[in-house]
Amino acid sequence: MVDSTIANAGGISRSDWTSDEFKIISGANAAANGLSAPSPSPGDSTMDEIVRGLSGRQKKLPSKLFYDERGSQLFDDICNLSEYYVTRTETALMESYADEIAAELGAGAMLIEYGSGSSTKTRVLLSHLDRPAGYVPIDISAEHLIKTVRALKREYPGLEIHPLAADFTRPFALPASVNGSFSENPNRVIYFPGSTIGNFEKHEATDLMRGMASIVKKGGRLLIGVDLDKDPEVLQRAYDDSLGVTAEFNRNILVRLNREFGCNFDVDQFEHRAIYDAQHSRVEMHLVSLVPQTATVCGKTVTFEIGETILTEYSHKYTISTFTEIAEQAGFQSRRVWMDPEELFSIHLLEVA
Ligand code: AVJ
Repeated sequence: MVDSTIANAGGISRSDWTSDEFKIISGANAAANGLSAPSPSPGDSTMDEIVRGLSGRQKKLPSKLFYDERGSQLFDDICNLSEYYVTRTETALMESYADEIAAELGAGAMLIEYGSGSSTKTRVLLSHLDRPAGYVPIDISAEHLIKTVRALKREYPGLEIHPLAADFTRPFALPASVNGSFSENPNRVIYFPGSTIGNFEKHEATDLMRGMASIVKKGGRLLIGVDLDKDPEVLQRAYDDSLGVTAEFNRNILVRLNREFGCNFDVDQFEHRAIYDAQHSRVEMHLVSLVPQTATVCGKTVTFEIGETILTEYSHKYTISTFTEIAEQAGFQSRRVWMDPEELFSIHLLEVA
């Protein structure tokens, strides 16, 4: 297909297209692949999400908007900050237990990754898996996906890679080339590292995992990274670093809205704030309006009082048992859990019951 765009994908819409070396497939044509078709219902585009989010009492924006090309780069920079323990700890866990994890996943496994980014942790997995049958990296930033896949192709010349540029919070179709072989594979695995699950409210996280269960089906598995609840001061530092990289990452969402969605936010008049909400075990990131001001958003005027905030991200922190609980509600059973000695982070292997 040359002319199909992702239904409902708003700012990330693009046609299926090829580069010299490989094909990036968009999330369109779900029906053609026999998966749940995205119904392009009005009032459900990313544009509508933005307008709706900024119309409520607590203004908010979806966290997925962080990940344009610049945002994906800034996120990689965050991952290298000493204060951001998340990525470092998860990568070390993957390295420590790579043999065990690979043995659990089995020979000839087929891997679908949600939010593959730079695929750093995946490389650890790919290097230890016994002849993996294929890898389907899914990412919302096509630009970032292309760069990553180009590097992976060089590093793993024998690996079949089927990249998919899609928003995994919406119905998407697997590339037709893998759909059949995935459902026939006995070692079907979704890999969802990074504690991205923490960006969703509990009910959304459960729904998302229920969707994953329906993709891998009975006996299929989910390998998922989940950040653990901890000292609020450690969390505070991780989400409000001294170099201001997280602040820039947060404000970049407004830069992007101005560029891609015809908004006119005065970016310098918004300040980054991260707060830990102990009651909900989550970090919240906000953009605080420094002055009374207005912004035009998709032709509508949005008013900000001084000190009013836009909520841009939740990052929920779990315990092993609070996470296992939502996994079970989504139809999974816990098979294994790996944790670092300081109990900062956990990796769960779940199986559809
Ligand atoms: C790894 C994408 C889940 O919640 O920690 C990092 C994103 N936000 N710093 C997280 C993020 C602020 C992040 N995810």
